[in-house]
Amino acid sequence: MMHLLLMSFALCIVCGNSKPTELKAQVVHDEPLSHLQHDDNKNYDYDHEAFLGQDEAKTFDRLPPEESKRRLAIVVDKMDSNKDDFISEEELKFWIKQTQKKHIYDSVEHQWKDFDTNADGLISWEEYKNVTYGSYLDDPQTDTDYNYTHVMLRDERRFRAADANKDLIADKDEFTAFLHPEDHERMRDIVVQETMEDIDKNGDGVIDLTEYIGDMYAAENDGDEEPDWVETERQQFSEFRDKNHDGKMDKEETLDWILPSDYDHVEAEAKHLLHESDANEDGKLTKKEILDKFEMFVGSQVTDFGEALLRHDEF
Ligand SMILES: *[C@@H]1O[C@H](CO)[C@@H](O)[C@H](O)[C@H]1NC(C)=O
Ligand SMILES: *[C@@H]1O[C@H](CO)[C@@H](O)[C@H](O)[C@H]1NC(C)=O
Ligand SMILES: [Ca+2]
Ligand SMILES: [Ca+2]
Repeated sequence: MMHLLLMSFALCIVCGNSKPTELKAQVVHDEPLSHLQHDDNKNYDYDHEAFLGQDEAKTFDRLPPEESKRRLAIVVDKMDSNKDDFISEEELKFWIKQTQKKHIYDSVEHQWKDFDTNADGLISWEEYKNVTYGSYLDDPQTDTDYNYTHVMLRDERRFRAADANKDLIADKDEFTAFLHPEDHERMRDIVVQETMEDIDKNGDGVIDLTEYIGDMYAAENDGDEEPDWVETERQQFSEFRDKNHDGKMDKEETLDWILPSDYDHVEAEAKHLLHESDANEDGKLTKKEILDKFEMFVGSQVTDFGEALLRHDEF
């Protein structure tokens, strides 16, 4: 997902309004800050998720604007860790980072009980395999489109990579690395390998231009006119992805594409939010500056449908 986000973000800068519309399912199971595309010309959903996390973003979406603003003001107080009544870029970054961590933590907690079938506080590969593939293993169907054996082997390979002490049993940290490999140094190789296997259709171990474009765009009908962003992506491939200009992306080049060492999503989002709301351009935000742009930070529901919800949560 990350390369998709990077791409659409880059496109927004380049073309102002074009957005990818015919993307196929992406391969890297990566949610840098949100699984949504970042296109502020369309909506602020990406910013909402980066700032609040997925669940909170949904809650705010159902609140009347005044209530959204009231809650945002509470968030601003929480963010202001040095209590100087300004929100700095650092405080924004810290907040977004925490939101991201909480999302990953919640996602692991949420799935934990399903897989730890003997409730011993650990998830063995056996447990994971039985829960995920049990019904298939009991009754293997040969005529499905989906090659379960293949997917299972791939899961096992990833599980083994995440399993730091090599006992084929995952504790919380190991299971987190399994579900969210992009945040873990020891998982980099496997992330690149999975990405390459998905995109490298002819199996020659590298990604050529056709495969690269094929991963993002497929004409629905023959003769469909290609959207402009596809050509932009071709140029991206030749100019930036294929660094040594041999016409294909090898492992190193792929790694730099999906997990670029010089691109920090958290920092980029913090700078973006700051830039868009810093009315007096002093490089820091007052509560008023943030509330004036509340629609970018958080969602709200323009009808009063959300009123019913107010009684039901912790704010
Ligand atoms: C997994 O399923 C197999 C076959 O049903 C069973 O023999 C085994 O005990 C199960 N293992 C665990 C850890 O649940
Ligand atoms: C399914 O995947 C396995 C492992 O990659 C492979 O050995 C097998 O040939 C595949 N089966 C089909 C029907 O493609
Ligand atoms: Ca267990
Ligand atoms: Ca290839």
